[in-house]
Parts: sequence; C-alpha cells; structure tokens
Amino acid sequence: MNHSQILDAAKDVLNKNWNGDFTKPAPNLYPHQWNWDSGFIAIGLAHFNMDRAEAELRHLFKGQWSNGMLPHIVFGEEKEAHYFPGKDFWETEKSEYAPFNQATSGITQPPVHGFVLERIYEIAEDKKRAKAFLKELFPKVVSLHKYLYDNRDPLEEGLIYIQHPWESGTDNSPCWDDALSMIDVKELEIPKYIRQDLQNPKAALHRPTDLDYDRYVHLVDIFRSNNYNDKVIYEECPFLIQDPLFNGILTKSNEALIKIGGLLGEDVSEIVQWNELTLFSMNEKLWDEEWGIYNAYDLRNEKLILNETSNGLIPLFGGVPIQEQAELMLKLLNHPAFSGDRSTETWGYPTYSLLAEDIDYEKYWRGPIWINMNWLLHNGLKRFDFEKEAEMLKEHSLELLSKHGFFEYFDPRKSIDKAAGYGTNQFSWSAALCIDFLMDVD
Ligand code: 9WN
Repeated sequence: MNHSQILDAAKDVLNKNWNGDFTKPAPNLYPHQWNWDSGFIAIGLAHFNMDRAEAELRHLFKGQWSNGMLPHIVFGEEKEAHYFPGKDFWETEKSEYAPFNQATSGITQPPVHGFVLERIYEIAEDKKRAKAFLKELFPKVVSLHKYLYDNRDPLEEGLIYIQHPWESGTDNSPCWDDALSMIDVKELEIPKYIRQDLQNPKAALHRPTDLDYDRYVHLVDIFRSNNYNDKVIYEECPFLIQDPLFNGILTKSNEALIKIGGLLGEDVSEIVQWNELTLFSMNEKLWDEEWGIYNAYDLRNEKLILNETSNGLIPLFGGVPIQEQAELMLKLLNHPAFSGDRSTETWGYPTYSLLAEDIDYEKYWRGPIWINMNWLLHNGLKRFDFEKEAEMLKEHSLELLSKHGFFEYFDPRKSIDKAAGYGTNQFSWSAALCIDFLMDVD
C-alpha cells in the first residue's frame, strides 16, 4: 500500500467504528467508549472531520464525574455490546459523584486530554472555531487534573497513583506483577463473572490470564463496596502505584493546559505549581540513572519497581528529563534491550525489554509493539531532537500497519512475517495515529 492508500484505509476504520455518538476502539471486542482511546482517536479525526473530533471528546466528557474523575469507559447503548465488565458490574450509583444520566466505569485512564486539545488546535485550519472548542473543554480537563492532584496524591508529592492495572492502559504490564502477586485469590471470595474477550481462538494466548482477571475483579469489588470513596480506597486497596507513563502523560497535558490557558487568558498558576512538583518528584523518586529509565513506585508495599518496560521511557514525551537524562534514555532505546541485535532483528520499540527472561512477544503489554506507545515515543524523541530515531519509529510503525493492517499490537520480531499482528485488526487508535503520522502537521 502506498501512503494515500493507507490513509484511506485508516479513515475507513474510523468511519466504520463510529456509532453516531463516539468511536468504538474496535467493532466487537471493545463496543463502548474508552477514555485514552478517544483522545488518540480525536487526533486522527481532527485531520479529516473536525465535527467528529469535537463530538468524540464531548461525548467522553459527558461521563465525567462531578468530582472531576474521568472514567475509563463511557458506556454506549448498543444491545449487542458484549463486554465484561459491563455497566451493571460497576454499581457506580453507589458513588455520590457518578453522573445519573450516563453509565460509566468507576476508574480512570492516563490523562491524555490536555495534549490532545493542543494537538487538535495545531491541526485545525479554522483557529477561531478551535479556540472556542478549547474554551469549552479547558475547564473540564483542569477539573480532571485537580481530581488527580487532590485525590490520588495523598503524600503531596505531585505523583499520581493508579489503583487498578486498567487505569494504566498497559493492563498486564510486567511492572504490576509483584504488586498483583500479593493478592492471593485462593484466600478471597471473587465475585462471579464471565469474560467476553476470549471469543477469538487465539485470544487466550494474547490477552491477560484468568488469574489476572480474578485480581482485576477483586480490585473493582473493593472500589464498589467502598462506594468509590477515594480516602477509603487509599487505606484498603492492595494496588497503589505511581506509574511513570501515567505521570509522564500528565506532565505533557499540564504543559499543554498552561499553553492553552495562556491563549484563553485563564489563570494557570495552579497548573504551573502542580507540574513543577510532578517534574521534581519524578526525577527525585523515579529516575534510574544506571538504567536510563523512570521506575514505578509501589506505594502500598513502599518499594521501587525496577522498570524494564517502555512505560519508563514515556516521560520523554512529557519533558520530564533534562537533555543529559534524555540522552541516557536514547542509549537505552538503542541498546539490545529495546532495539534487539543481529540474532533478533526487531521493529521499534517493544513494550518490554527483549532481554527480560519472561518477555512474551505475543502477549498484550508484555512485549508486543503498540502504535500509541510508538507515537508517544516518536514525539518524545522529537522533543529532544533525536530526529533519526524518531523517523525510524514512524517508518517502522507505518510499515507494520501497511503490511499487516490496523492491528491492536504487533510482534516485535522481524523474522515473524505472517500473522505478526494480534488482537483486533480494526483498532481505532492504530488507524487514528497512523493518520497523524502521515499528515505530519507541525
Ligand atoms: C480494559 C480499549 C482498551 C485500551 C487499553 C487496553 C484494553 C481493556 C481490555 O483495551 O483494555 O480497559 O478489555 O483489555 O489495554 O489500553 O484502552 O482499547
């Protein structure tokens, strides 16, 4: 496929996944609206259908809770939508903050919306209209950030914790293994549930395990039985982690909100303070000088999680490192851990170190390449003028997409030529970010 054919094919995926209210991440597997997906999707839409880009985000924010929390799923109305956990499972009516006219989940996802608004403004030809949209969305995004700083940062370090692997967006990342292993499911009464994500014969090989799901369900059960009260959850939840991806995305969005606020003539002093604290603490607490990466921190068990995943490199995008640190991060990306060597020629960049003994090239967030991570890293590398690697990453992403289709994730090994894409092959953010790569508006 040449570039114009891929572009058309990508738009086609987004058009087909649009249901009149929002874009589904994928037709059958993910039939509702997902939080960070919608952000990436809106960027792709902005290049060819601004009405829909705006509608996408407006619909997402219809699900915002009155305390600012933005749920990771905003449920649609489709009768045929089989997804676990569906809307009834969450029992969000137990929270005093959940909207009464829109069904949602009760946890959040990485706060991409600030930088998404900034990107939409950059792409927009009609700046007056785009500015009006920024004005409408700005207070909602600020209120999400305020929720995070007020409720998910009890030590006032500027480091937001996630309370569920689904909040990370990188659900079964090896980073969460140790903390999750403390949840002994044999000792617990796990509510009954039926997974809907294993319809595809190969899904069990690629997706999280049943043990993972038992733990995911147990955590949700803690939240709903405590009426989504953040103070109680902080006391009770066995999984509380400060993740460099979540916090690196937050700094990028803080920075974008500061710029947007300036454009709109809003007071941004509080956002400036939040951001300075987050940047400071990420470098004080999470930076690993030896390995050239940001670690995660397990707040519940009070220990660093030594990180070998690309979550720890996303702070490049958020401008967290200074140039010297960024150079160490680049060195790591060029190291066999993320770039392979002659015996394992790889696509850039796997989500888990190729040198890790338990890397699984086919399993979800435990090795495969994801287009959103490539897009975040591409833009992070550009920010530090690492043009060569940024270009390579874009080319690899486009080659994978045009060779195999708009898969959810890809095998990093170049030797695997057939069936190298896994999960759904009509994945919206793969299509949306492909469009952004191809359009390259600065
Ligand atoms: C759980 C929708 C979402 C993405 C996540 C990805 C996957 C859900 C699932 O799909 O998670 O939220 O059912 O596995 O891990 O990043 O937002 O595309």
